[in-house]
Amino acid sequence: MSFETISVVGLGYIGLPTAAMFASRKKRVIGVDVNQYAVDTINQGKIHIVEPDLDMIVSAAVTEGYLKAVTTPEPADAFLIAVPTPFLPCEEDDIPAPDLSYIEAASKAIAPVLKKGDLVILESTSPVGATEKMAAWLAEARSDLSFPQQAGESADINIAHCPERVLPGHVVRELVENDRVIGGLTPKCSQRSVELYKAFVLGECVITNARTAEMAKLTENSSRDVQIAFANELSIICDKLDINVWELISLANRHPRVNILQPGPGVGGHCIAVDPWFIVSKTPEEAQIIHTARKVNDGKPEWVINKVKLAIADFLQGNPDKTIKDVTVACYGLAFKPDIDDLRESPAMLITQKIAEMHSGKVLAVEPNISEIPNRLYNVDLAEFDVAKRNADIHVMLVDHKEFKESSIVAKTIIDTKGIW
Ligand code: SAJ
Repeated sequence: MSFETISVVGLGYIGLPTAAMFASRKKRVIGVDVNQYAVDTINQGKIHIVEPDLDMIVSAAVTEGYLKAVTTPEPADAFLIAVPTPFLPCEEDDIPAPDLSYIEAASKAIAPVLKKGDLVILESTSPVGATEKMAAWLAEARSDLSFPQQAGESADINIAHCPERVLPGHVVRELVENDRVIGGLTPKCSQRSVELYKAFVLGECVITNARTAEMAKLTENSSRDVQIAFANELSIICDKLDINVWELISLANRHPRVNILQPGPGVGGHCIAVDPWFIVSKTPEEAQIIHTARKVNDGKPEWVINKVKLAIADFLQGNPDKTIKDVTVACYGLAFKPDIDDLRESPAMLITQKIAEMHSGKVLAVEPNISEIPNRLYNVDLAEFDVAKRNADIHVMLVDHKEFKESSIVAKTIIDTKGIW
């Protein structure tokens, strides 16, 4: 059975570009989101998120009638669920647990419109076992239909997990070019999913089972987290031993089989700092390195803040005529990584906020990618680079935006977490 109508549930950073890609291949796409503002914006041919090139594709898809957004699911031949999977606040063991409530709500929302022959794909990054859970929620809601966990290959509904793996800022290109890992609950579920994605995916669609597909995505991001933790730990060790960590890493990376990543102020974003917890919470005894890496990366902002405290104390000792109120601290960069405007889960934001809370003098933030200081930084002034460079006593480099890499600062006190000055 071919896929004439495709429904994408969750029109965020992954769902909307995915919906737009299917629509650009002249499939009829129904996007579903609980956010009325997002739905209205998309139906006007506009987008509510920042992602290069996406606006053009959505605008064309809506104008040509291939994409529409709704708040209540409608019948379709395939459903892709791309809703958030955040984690719940820590319990006693301080290991955050995944929150599957959005997947559960999406499953219950599409269940009434499912029909024999439909395919349901979970795209959200999920802990191992989530696709089976989704299948159970769907089966519970629709006892008149059969599902793979009951009927295997002869089930009325096919179910698979196919994690998204695209890099924010490059979503449109990576959705088409990246290989996809496809894990069906049965081989037929996988085959049908490959058929669906082939509508726009040029990368290879590699088939596995659902649990392995879930773990593959978590493994990719945990691998990066562990590698960044190694770099961050090295930076702390080198600071103690008076060694330039960036020189050290570039020397070590001349070895043909060594490729150390870069240290920084910590790990931000919605993926790398979150996904490893899905492994740790499932297997806390076994996931030793993954857990430690999370702690090392989460501890880095505090280490930077302590460096700033020491620098302020040093500065006051060298300038006995000044009081702490006279000391201006400038933080360079607020985004979670270079050359984007995304401030969510950003260690640079956290560090700037904590500095502003503890420091009674002026705190400046330089962030070329935003025009307004976020509410959380109500006591911080958004400053131009040249103003901060001229007026601050302590300079804290937090994000290696291209504007910062192109210039330099000559000052006595620079805390450079990215090694660019
Ligand atoms: N970072 C470092 N040092 C480095 C590289 C990164 O400190 O050497 C920091 C960044 O500054 C940032 C964080 O790590 O704070 C994460 O940035 P990132 O560019 O590594 O990744 P994301 O979160 O933008 O996207 C990741 C990607 N995963 C991998 O590269 C394995 C992307 O492919 C995934 O689709 C995405 O997570 C996701 O949605 O899971």
